[in-house]
Amino acid sequence: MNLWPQLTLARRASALRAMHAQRGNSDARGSTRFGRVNDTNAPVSASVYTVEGFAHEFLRELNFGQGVDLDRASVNDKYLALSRTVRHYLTTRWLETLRNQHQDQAKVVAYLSAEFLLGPQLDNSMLAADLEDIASQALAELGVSLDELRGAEIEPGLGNGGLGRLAACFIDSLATMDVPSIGYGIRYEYGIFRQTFEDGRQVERADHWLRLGSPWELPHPENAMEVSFGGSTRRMKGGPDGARTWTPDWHVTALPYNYMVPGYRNSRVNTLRLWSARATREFDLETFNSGKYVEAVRARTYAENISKVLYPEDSTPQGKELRLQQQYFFVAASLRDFLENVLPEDFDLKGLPDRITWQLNDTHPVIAVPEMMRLLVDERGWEWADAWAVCQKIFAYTCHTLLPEALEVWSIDLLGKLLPRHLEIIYRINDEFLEEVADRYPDDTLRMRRMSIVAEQPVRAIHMAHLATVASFKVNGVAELHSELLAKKVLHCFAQMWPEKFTNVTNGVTPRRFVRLSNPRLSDLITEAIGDGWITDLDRLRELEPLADDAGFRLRFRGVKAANKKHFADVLAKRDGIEIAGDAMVDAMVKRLHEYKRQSLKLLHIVSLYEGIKSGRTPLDSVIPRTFVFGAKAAPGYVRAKETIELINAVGRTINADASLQGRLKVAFPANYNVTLAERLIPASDLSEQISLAGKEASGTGNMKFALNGALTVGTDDGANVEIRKLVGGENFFLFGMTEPEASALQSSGYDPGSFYESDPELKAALDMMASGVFTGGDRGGAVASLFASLTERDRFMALADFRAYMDAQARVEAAYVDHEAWSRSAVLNVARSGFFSSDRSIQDYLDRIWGALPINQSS
Ligand code: NBG
Repeated sequence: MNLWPQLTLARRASALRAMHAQRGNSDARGSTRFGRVNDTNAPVSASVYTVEGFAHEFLRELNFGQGVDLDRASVNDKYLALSRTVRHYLTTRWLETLRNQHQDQAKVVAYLSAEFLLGPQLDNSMLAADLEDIASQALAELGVSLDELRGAEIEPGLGNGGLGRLAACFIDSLATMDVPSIGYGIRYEYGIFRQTFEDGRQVERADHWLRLGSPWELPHPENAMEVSFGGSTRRMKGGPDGARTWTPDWHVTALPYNYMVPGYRNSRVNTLRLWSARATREFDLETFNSGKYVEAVRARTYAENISKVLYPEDSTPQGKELRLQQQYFFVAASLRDFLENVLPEDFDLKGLPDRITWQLNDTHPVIAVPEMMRLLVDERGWEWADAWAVCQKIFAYTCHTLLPEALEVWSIDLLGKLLPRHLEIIYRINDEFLEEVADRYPDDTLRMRRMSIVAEQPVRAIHMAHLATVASFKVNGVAELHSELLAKKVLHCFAQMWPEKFTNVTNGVTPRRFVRLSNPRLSDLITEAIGDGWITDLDRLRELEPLADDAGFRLRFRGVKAANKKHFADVLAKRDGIEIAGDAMVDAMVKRLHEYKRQSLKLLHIVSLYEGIKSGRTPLDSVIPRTFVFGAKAAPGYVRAKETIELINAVGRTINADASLQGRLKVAFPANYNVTLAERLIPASDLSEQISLAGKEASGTGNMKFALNGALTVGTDDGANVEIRKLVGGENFFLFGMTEPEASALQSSGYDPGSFYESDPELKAALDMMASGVFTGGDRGGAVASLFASLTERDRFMALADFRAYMDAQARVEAAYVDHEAWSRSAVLNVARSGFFSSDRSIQDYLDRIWGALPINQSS
């Protein structure tokens, strides 16, 4: 390519800038958008919202940021330059937000989360900054393919699944709704592992997402914090009631990296601050000086391991020391960061409840409670009672599970070794709490044992959910059913004692990423019909309802789905070398692999269909062409989950290779399901599989994304499915299976999966077919035998009990699907009635029910 366009554009842009500078920065968009720009404050000029202006900034970044010219730039050079360019356009708003925040000293929500599963940043930032058109034109004029640069982005996989993705949706909504807030988390050097398949088995590879540069973050070493561990405590002479002196024996430095969290086309850019662990310099020096080079390096590695990897667990914690280190590491750094860097120096901490709510995203950050007590009592000399009174007003806890094994518990030994002072504080909190329980319920020792923060069995341990519940002023579940079960079962005694503490906030997803960005065709269709107000007011999708009865609209809606399928098929072909028919029904089950989610039930359905065809029971031409799409990572140590992956792949291989099916059934299991792939798959899907055993899935958020994009759900009465069905209407949702009370009753009456196996011939045939080894080259051992035994003998999540109902629901799906008009009517209604599932609504609920903070509208 010759240099001419680059030079002319650069010249034109610099002339433009000079002009704007002369006019005192009053270019039309810059001034209305950003308001007054004070000359003494950076940035001195807003980026210019023209194609030329953008091209100029891009070339500048390429030249001065990457040190290359356009001709010699690699795709990665261009991606980095583009990202930084886009970032510049948001910077003015960011600095303004920070400045206003500092001036206003408004109440802030701090979202403490060990995971933020952000997904790709480039498109979202361009969307927020309203740069899509300008950027694509500018790049086109420079002969650069925006799509190619998009393809170069490596998404930050700093989360496992729903919990981490929820945090990312929430910070998007907080910014869009103009709520002063800050996200605090960990900058893992390796995010969730990259999944590959070898012979159909999951193999984990390191996700070195930072290797090609990370244009979206800004390190702030000057705000580094020291975090301490270990050591011992002793009585503090002359200290206040309860104070002790902690002498830790090792330290690490927490280095913050700031990420922008732009609101959608408003004036707010909030901050996400992620901490990275470094060895402290003192530690190094000492060791170096004593000539122990190898030890010094080892010490450094030990310290830096803290933020090295994200624990690849979902729902079940791994009782690992490193994990507790991670939790305390980011929480301690965040609390101090807020007290020292956000609050003014002379701030009276008694006023803390008016300045902040720490939202605890599950139990991972709950160690913040004793840390805050330590800061107030030991470091600031407060009386215990005063400190506790403040603590009880600043924390709120969101629980994300119902599985008992997923409730975090730390052994006393470990906690005492790593955080001896915190353990003492927890003991005292517990003592006082149990006194309160005893006052309320005299002589009820059973209740006291049940509620104690210190569990005695099987080893003495700290029950983090109990600590969180005792300390927080509000506790919420993440869907109506979940919140109800929390209060009725998991935290029953607590809800009896403090009913007003318990509330519900049903999860939501951001419509910016999960409709507007990921489904541009549907977005255009909606916008054409009802305007674009829905992007920030998703309830307005209701206005689409009448269009469900408009044949012309439905035709266009089907056109959108067909085009999305074609696009998804292209993505799969390119990304995974998987060929799928462009027009078959897309039936998707994407989520972490977990027994309670019941991928095995889905597998039984597929095997049963296949068995029906092979045995002649089902005529081939009666089979609706379907592509079953799976996306699922299994925790590396979760053997049964990995076996399920192996079997899905084995079944898929056999079915896909069986020419006698004439391509009617197809199983696609692309490896390494992530946010990027979700954004391609969800808009292309017809059917959404949400088939967990009732009472096990806290909420689900994939279920919401599918419904919003016009897929119909086949689902149990579980989590947020309940609310989805209520809203979209039972006739537009394929409900099946036991309810939670039915499942509980069956469980307690002595569930026997064998009896279901014996009494349902289709179920038996499907299980026998799998057990016969036809899918595994004759191998009947290994994963085949293990899954067979687990399902027929124990079946902890009662897949066999729901099998018949599930098959019937699938028959209803098939009958409905052949009527294209009726199906697309239902699909349109799913979109129109899913506005409730915007994370903006969730955030509004948090504001109304928990935080009591009002958004500050800067732009008004
Ligand atoms: C998950 C639940 C999901 C829920 C997300 C977000 C954990 C511990 N919980 O059902 O399993 O949608 O949290 O709330 O990962």
